[in-house]
Amino acid sequence: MPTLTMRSLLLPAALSALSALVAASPAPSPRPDANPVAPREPVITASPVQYHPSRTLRNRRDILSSVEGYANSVLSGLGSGIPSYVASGIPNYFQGFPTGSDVQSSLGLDDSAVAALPTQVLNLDPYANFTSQGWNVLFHGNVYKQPNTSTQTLNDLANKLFIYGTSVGDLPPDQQDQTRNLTSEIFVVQQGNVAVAPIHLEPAQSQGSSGQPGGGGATTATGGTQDITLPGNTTVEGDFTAFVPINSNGLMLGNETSQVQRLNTYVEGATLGNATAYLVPNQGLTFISDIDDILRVTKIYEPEQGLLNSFARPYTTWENMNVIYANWSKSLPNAHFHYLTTTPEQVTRNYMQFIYSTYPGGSFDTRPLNFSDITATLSIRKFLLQRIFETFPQRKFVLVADTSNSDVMRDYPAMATEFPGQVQCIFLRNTTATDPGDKFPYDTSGFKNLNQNSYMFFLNPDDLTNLDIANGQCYNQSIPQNLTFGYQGLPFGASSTTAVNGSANGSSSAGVHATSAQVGLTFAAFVGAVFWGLV
Ligand SMILES: *[C@@H]1O[C@H](CO)[C@@H](O)[C@H](O)[C@H]1NC(C)=O
Ligand SMILES: *[C@@H]1O[C@H](CO)[C@@H](O)[C@H](O)[C@H]1NC(C)=O
Ligand SMILES: *[C@@H]1O[C@H](CO)[C@@H](O)[C@H](O)[C@H]1NC(C)=O
Ligand SMILES: *[C@@H]1O[C@H](CO)[C@@H](O)[C@H](O)[C@H]1NC(C)=O
Ligand SMILES: *[C@@H]1O[C@H](CO)[C@@H](O)[C@H](O)[C@H]1NC(C)=O
Ligand SMILES: *[C@@H]1O[C@H](CO)[C@@H](O)[C@H](O)[C@H]1NC(C)=O
Ligand SMILES: *[C@@H]1O[C@H](CO)[C@@H](O)[C@H](O)[C@H]1NC(C)=O
Ligand SMILES: *[C@@H]1O[C@H](CO)[C@@H](O)[C@H](O)[C@H]1NC(C)=O
Ligand SMILES: *[C@@H]1O[C@H](CO)[C@@H](O)[C@H](O)[C@H]1NC(C)=O
Ligand SMILES: *[C@@H]1O[C@H](CO)[C@@H](O)[C@H](O)[C@H]1NC(C)=O
Ligand SMILES: *[C@@H]1O[C@H](CO)[C@@H](O)[C@H](O)[C@H]1NC(C)=O
Ligand SMILES: CC(=O)N[C@H]1CO[C@H](CO)[C@@H](O)[C@@H]1O
Repeated sequence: MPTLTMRSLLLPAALSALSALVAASPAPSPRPDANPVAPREPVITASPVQYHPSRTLRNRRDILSSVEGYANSVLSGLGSGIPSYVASGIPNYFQGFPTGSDVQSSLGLDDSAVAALPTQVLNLDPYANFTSQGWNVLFHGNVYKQPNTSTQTLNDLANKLFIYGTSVGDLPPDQQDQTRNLTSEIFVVQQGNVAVAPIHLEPAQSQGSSGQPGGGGATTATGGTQDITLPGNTTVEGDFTAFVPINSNGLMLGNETSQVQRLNTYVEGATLGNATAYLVPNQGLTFISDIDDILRVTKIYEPEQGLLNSFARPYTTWENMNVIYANWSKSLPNAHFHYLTTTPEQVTRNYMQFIYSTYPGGSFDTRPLNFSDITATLSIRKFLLQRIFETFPQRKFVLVADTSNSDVMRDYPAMATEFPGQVQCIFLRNTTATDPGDKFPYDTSGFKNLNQNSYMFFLNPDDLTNLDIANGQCYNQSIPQNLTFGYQGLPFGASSTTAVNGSANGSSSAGVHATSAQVGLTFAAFVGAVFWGLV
């Protein structure tokens, strides 16, 4: 298995090619100590796509074209192979980010320089369920420090790591700015094994013209003011995740209201640590929505476009999808919105900023840092879906995404089987239909036993208008469905052996899955290797 070899090659060294890179840049910023006191150990999370700073980074242009070439050969050679980044729903350029000590040593910061930086907290907007002990809030996020990295260094890092076929200097000024912002979000020093500062809770203002629309909050919560201390310290990667019971202090009870109540959560001392907690009643409807290529234009299946759309260009709504969501949030005022993307935690702020200025307010899940090896990357969506379904056993869910992620294609219909009665609708944008640039196959076999009324493959947001979701009318009769219950969208119009009108038996279908998983792993190891210049 090449993965193991690759991993053992990658793990031993994690010193500082980036400090070499920084040192070689024309105008290095003044730094407190050009010779870091001691090189740090690499992060524990073993990953075939491990950040590997002791190697010279190649120009990303070459890297991406070799990745594309490999993807094409996998696709044409094997028919059913799926590149790992499509499988995981994470663009390949969003894999293998450096963490903690790698960043510290690459920027040449010693411990005292890091200690002097203010502590920041990424506080992902939480949801809460109601139990016999009261409201139970899932606090989750990351504690880190943001080095003061010079514009020149950020340009250098962005040029080497992210920009495809161009350099930062060639982008319009606002895109340069965004590229540097995103790069600086990735080059942060995560704080492992520290306590999270106390979190203050108070009622969020009722939604006004300036508030986040939707997702509850038509009225100001009736209570809930208090300070919370999270149990335990951050993980080695600086993450925290804990369900914490809070005092009701005048809040409505989750078994006696159908309204979502919103609380501001404010991490003491952290300028960026504000978020909204959504206290979600026991019963009702929750929309769980992916973001890339369904709420915003990403084009993860076209690496050059995907890269620019993620790092440089302003995030853009996909067609009029925001109008559809605005209608849902208005016409179903007690609905809860939850944004579940497998994009890595480091870039979450940009996603949240975009969502909260374009779509209804709601809670958020992204990929925690401990989910970075390949099997974990492929299982994160299921983990997050299971957690929210188990947290709200009496609620019903509407699942929204697009066909370009094979984890979605596998996990969404599986939820309908594993949590009977809880999946109200599955809406999947057929990405290939409107975007011929999407050449990646998708597997519709999971839908074989589902009722057509409960799901729809659609082409444009307007296809979702006038559906009676609350009563389970999720299929628009005017949108033809063409499911073969096997792989579709294969190159040259081929379909996989199981794709004969759902006639495949279980065992041959399992055979196809095994093949694609193997191809996915091999491919991912390859991506990791070329990314960091090993091949
Ligand atoms: C709601 O839950 C609380 C706490 O468990 C309980 O005291 C109350 O009776 C419940 N209300 C209803 C309507 O079941
Ligand atoms: C960051 O560094 C720049 C120069 O590189 C300096 O002008 C600025 O004051 C620094 N900011 C902080 C918060 O240290
Ligand atoms: C970059 O970050 C700064 C500071 O947070 C912010 O003021 C600016 O609007 C951001 N620019 C872009 C294009 O995101
Ligand atoms: C938790 O972190 C604090 C610093 O924030 C430290 O003083 C304490 O010893 C840590 N606790 C454990 C059990 O490591
Ligand atoms: C965060 O919330 C606190 C308390 O409501 C408020 O004082 C502060 O201005 C907020 N910070 C930001 C950046 O919104
Ligand atoms: C990551 O951490 C969470 C708790 O924060 C844990 O439940 C999960 O199993 C961990 N995942 C992996 C792949 O280690
Ligand atoms: C609330 O969420 C927790 C964590 O997922 C779960 O264990 C518990 O069963 C849920 N409680 C209720 C009453 O649904
Ligand atoms: C998706 O669209 C393509 C192109 O129009 C079409 O060939 C395919 O059958 C559609 N898939 C489904 C599941 O309807
Ligand atoms: C179905 O889709 C068409 C075309 O997008 C749209 O005009 C119509 O409103 C949708 N809804 C229903 C229930 O037909
Ligand atoms: C808005 O959403 C509601 C609830 O799903 C639905 O009944 C109504 O037809 C929708 N209106 C439009 C224009 O889509
Ligand atoms: C239906 O799907 C099959 C398999 O993906 C494809 O070959 C065929 O062109 C599709 N038909 C239409 C009308 O899109
Ligand atoms: C269930 C299903 O997808 N049936 C399709 C089988 O193939 C014929 C011809 O391609 C379609 O007309 C059916 O809709």
